Amino acid sequence: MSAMRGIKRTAAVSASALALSLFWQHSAGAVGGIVDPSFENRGGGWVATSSVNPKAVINNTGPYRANAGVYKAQLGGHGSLSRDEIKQSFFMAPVLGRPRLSFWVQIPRSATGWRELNVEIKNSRGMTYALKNFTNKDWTEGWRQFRVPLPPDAEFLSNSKPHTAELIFTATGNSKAPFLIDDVHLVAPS
Ligand SMILES: [Ca+2]
Repeated sequence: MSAMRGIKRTAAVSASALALSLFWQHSAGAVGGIVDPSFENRGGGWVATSSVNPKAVINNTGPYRANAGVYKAQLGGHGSLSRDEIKQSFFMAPVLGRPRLSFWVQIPRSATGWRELNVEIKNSRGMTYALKNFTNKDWTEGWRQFRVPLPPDAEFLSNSKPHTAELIFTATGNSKAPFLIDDVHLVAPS
């Protein structure tokens, strides 16, 4: 009997591993269904808001180039006090372990003004967690990739039911240089 139970348990684990594997394959390595992760569909799936120009938040215009493709999100950099934001509610499958948010950021140098970028995730119960924060001091010449583990909220960990989560990037400040974001994915635990 104990051997039978062992087999059943193994079978159950295999079935869930298979479902997980199929989901990963379906979404090209991602564990979350983020729509338009590289903004190449002009931000379909994302909600962009700006106190200056919401239509310019997801763009393919210069002088800044995308990390992949031609479109990227460009938050802030208006040279006057502003607040720009992109957010997306997406479907999140149960995963084994603690998934990470992977995204690329470029922070062009700015000699004047201040700016701040906050990256947050909200669970289906409305609880918001800070994932990463950038300021003027974090400027770089090019694009950099970050992989941030999701918070140890039960919804984001193994055995949780499928659910929605919301990802939020918010930039505030008066700097003339923006924050650039591209290639936003939820990836498997390391
Ligand atoms: Ca892109």
